Amino acid sequence: MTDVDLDNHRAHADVTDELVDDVRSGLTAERKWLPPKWFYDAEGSALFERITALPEYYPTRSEREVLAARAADVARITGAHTLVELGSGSSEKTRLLLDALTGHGTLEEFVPLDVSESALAEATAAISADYPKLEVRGVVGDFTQHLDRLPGGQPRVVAFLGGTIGNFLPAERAAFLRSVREVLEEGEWLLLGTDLVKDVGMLERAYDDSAGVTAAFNRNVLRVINTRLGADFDPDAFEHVAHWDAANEWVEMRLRARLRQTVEIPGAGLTVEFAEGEHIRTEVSAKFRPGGVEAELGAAGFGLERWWTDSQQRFGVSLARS
Ligand code: AVJ
Repeated sequence: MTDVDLDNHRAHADVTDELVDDVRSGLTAERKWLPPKWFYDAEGSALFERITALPEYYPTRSEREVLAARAADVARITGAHTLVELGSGSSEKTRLLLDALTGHGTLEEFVPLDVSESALAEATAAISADYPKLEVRGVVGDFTQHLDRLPGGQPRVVAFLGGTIGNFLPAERAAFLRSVREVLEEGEWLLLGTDLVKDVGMLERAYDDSAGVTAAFNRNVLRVINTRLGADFDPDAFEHVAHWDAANEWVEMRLRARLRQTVEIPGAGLTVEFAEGEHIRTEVSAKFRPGGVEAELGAAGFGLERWWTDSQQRFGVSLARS
């Protein structure tokens, strides 16, 4: 593997403190919840990669179709010098953008940012090897905290793909879009992927696949808490649930206690009781309508320059200007 130089904003001790805070607030709440970013240790990032290849999980393929068709437009319209990718993971689809932008002749830097050091190290090494003229500067960071430290010459395109923006609650989403707008200068760009509202069956199957990979991904958060905080969760004592919330227009992932149980979490100084059937909300994945995306971008100070979807209108990609 090529040697990689990552800029790490997530020291182990700080990350553990953050997990302690999240576990304390989430698991002592009246309705228990955990933030989805804790899925993504090395194991969880690998499970997510497997999800993207599942027959039921259409978003990755639909977004790839859009990027394949429109990457050249992104290059021509933006003339980007730097591509920043938030929540980059494996950066697999990003290669479509890198090909178009390097082909166009303007791109010099690629700045992938992810909470998962393992996923980022792999992606950074592979991309550096395949794009030898590109300056690749991986940042281990949390896109809700480390946006101010983004390097890169202007103009920049910030790509936030995969529909990850759907994992925020609506108020967090508005604050996040504002914070992206604030780090950009006028005339820089946001490329945003949003999964779209569609048939409920198709949505629920995408989050509850027949091979059980999404269930393993969901339970992985309990293993992360066991490892980091010395907890004694039995992941098999929790059932994976994917539920379409029609009022909020999001898929909600939950872990439902199969039986009454008590869990010790020494690293957080907590004992947590679960009633039979009680659940932890582990993720929301909001689905969007075209007009809604445009309105939210506008409220954050972006102008929608282009709106693209795949041929089956499952997934939308917005190119927005600061
Ligand atoms: C990578 C966050 C966009 O919400 O669809 C996949 C994560 N969760 N299956 C999504 C996920 C369950 C995914 N994102």
